[in-house]
Amino acid sequence: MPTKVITVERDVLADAQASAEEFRRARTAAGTCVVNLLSSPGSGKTSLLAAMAQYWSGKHRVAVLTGDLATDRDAQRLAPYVDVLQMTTGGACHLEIPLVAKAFQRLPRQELDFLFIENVGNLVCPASHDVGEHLRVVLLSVTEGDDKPGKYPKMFRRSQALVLSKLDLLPYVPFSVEAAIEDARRIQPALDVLTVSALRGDGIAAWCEYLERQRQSLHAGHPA
Ligand SMILES: Nc1nc2c(ncn2[C@@H]2O[C@H](COP(=O)(O)OP(=O)(O)OP(=O)(O)O)[C@@H](O)[C@H]2O)c(=O)[nH]1
Ligand SMILES: [Mg+2]
Repeated sequence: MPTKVITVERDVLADAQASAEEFRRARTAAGTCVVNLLSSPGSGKTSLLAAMAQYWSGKHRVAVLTGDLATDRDAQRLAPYVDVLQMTTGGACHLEIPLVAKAFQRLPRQELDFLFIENVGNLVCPASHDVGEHLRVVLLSVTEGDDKPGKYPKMFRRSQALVLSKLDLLPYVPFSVEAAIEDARRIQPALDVLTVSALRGDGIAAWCEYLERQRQSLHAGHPA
């Protein structure tokens, strides 16, 4: 079989990293805290965003970019509460910075306190892609099992915060909050941990305060 030699003239990953850093720098200068939300499909990312937006109720300038393989269902759910744009990846299992940067430019306003990026539901691929965020948050719902951090270590290693979600279901499922936290902190000892039930509103105030502290520390030029 004939061999074909392909010469790679540009480091595509280095280009993507540079674009992500440029995006982050620009948002830092504008006072916008960019939060990348990641999890398995259905862990409660959109529900958390909706609960948070209702809790803040106009207190902060917030926009959301939601990523999905198909449909704009998440954007439709969030539209009553925040500026939101759906990014449809057409089958790709994660978001990348070119799509995010392009969607950001299409938002009705770019002067924001918080920009949330809801990544494609997937506990694997999105971990490898910097989309220009300041804060990477992984959600784990109690119905997924407390053994998941160790099974998907990259996602937890590369996140600054872990949100344990759907806490209202805890009485019905075999899930140990302590075991999940211990497993996750074995991988990433510095992980901040929050617990929420978007359905009931439990933990939403603490989640919002956590985000406000993160944004303040951005202004101060050092992590919280
Ligand atoms: N019991 C309970 N159900 C919840 C909670 N949060 C979300 N759900 C339900 O879980 C399902 C998935 O929630 P979504 O918010 O769509 O999850 P998601 O992570 O955005 O899903 P994808 O975007 O598809 O990855 C929905 O049926 C929600 O109503 C919660 O705190 N408690
Ligand atoms: Mg969603």
